[in-house]
Amino acid sequence: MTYVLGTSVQAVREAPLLLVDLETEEGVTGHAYQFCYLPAAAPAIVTLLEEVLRTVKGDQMDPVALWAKLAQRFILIGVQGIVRMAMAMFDVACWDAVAKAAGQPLATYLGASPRPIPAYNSCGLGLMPPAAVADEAEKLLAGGFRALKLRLGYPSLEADIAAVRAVRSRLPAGISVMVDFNQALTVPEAIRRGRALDGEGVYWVEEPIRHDDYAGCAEIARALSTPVQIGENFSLPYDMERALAARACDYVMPDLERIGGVTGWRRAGELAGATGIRMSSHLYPEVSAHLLAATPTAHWLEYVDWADVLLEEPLRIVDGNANVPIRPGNGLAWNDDAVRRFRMN
Ligand code: SMN
Ligand code: MG
Repeated sequence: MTYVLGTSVQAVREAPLLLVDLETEEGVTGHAYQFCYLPAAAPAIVTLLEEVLRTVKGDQMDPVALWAKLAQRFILIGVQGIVRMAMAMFDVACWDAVAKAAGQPLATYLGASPRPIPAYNSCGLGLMPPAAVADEAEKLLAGGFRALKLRLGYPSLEADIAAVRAVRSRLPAGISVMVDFNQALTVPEAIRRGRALDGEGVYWVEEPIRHDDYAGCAEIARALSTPVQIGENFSLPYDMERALAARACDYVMPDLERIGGVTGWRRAGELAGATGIRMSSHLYPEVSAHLLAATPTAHWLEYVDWADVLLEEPLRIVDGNANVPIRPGNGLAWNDDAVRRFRMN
């Protein structure tokens, strides 16, 4: 990674990515990649992908039907954790293959059109001394970004505010600053720190407390004037449905993998559309750009550059917007030399 992702829980310095090639009998290959969080997860996901393959080999390439078949296949172990990771990546590769076979960009295949998607730069900006955070924030505006995300959850409220002010004082006016606590706080502490942030012009407060305490999130959302953002930990659209019912947040940001691939995202997009809640993405900017183009309440794309070195054509950011590629499929294609160079085994 170009920039360390220093969250309140741990620093992420390397992104172990698992690349998936799904070969069809027609000769079309679908691509997807999985951010594995830990290198040790990669071989486990591969083992589950082999089970996916045994289950679907020879079937029609119908991603929604294949998701249903696999959900049934894995019903006893449960569609969660690395099982869901394998299913979601298979699903992303399926949608890539069918869009390619139709000769259309994924966004078009989903009934939308490729269009510029507002993106915030989510690289770096981990827990560091205020001046270092501000230096990095300045660098991250290259590429015309008009929004950044800062990690918070320093040992004290004062240190959180100092980081926000250091960044603010260094950036031109009109730049949006999101902040992410990565579940670091308790409900009362989140309300205390959130109220202090209410005066700092922060765009959203993300995951202030443990991700699955929707009642707690709702209490915080009611107490703060700054919007509360959650969603990267929604496991399948069911979680998002429960969060919306609990009025847990002002905005949602599902993760392509955890929400259940393209199939899960489409359902989440419908849920967001029905409630009018604005929906952003988490990681996977290349595929998420297509999906946001097809999401009625699309909000922000989370930009990270982690896969760039492995891609033939990395996602392009122009004037702070992601350019949804107009080539068929989701646009992922591996740079084989780079893949050889970065191989984990
Ligand atoms: C995040 C946490 C862990 C891995 C990747 C990203 C972060 C975010 O919460 O929202 O970017
Ligand atoms: Mg986050």
